Amino acid sequence: MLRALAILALAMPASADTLYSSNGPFGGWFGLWGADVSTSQSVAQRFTCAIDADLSTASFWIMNNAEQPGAPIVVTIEADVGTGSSSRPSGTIIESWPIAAQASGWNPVQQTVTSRARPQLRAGAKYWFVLRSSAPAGSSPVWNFASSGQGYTCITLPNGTTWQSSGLSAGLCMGVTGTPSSPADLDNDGDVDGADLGAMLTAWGSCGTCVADLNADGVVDGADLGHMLTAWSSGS
Ligand SMILES: [Ca+2]
Ligand SMILES: [Ca+2]
Repeated sequence: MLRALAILALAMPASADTLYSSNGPFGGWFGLWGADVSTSQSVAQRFTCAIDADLSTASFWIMNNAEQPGAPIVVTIEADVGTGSSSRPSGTIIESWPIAAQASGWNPVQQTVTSRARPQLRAGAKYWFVLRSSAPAGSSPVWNFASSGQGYTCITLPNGTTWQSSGLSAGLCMGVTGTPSSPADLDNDGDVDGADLGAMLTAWGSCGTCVADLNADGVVDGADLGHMLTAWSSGS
């Protein structure tokens, strides 16, 4: 038994930090209310990442217009494009997860997806989690609104291209966790070393948008090298 427990402990993921967290669906005056996720409407919630981190998990409170669980949902994380009220999911999928609604009727269930790709998320950058479903509106999953607090939400029509702000002063129930990482770890292997320096030198100069542009000013130069050297760590 002890051996089994030890193996179990080793298999546990490293502790993760909270990158974003809303309230749950219970207790507020909103009550159990949410946005349908169906063939007629996809739903997205934006969050601003708290720290530089590799994505670990994301969780959502979901209920169900159908009494039976099983409606398909595709969860994606996407970068943000646009500014102000035109802010919306980019459509470029960073990672995706197919899941099935576990709720029976309007009894919300918190469902969690675990990242395999472990994408690097940047402190202060905006990202979207998007839920899409092929279920018809009358028997679709419903993404719960949080009991209090505000978020920036978008809904879209079936063509999937016309994102628009929901205009609702409520955030959707969502939690995001990750493990702290350095943006200077360009190859995302857990350290900042010569391999990362090589990648930076390869990208040296004007680059538009690239991971080696650590201060996001459109050029890879001495300022980015300075950030890398500050983050330097020995390989392991
Ligand atoms: Ca590295
Ligand atoms: Ca730069």
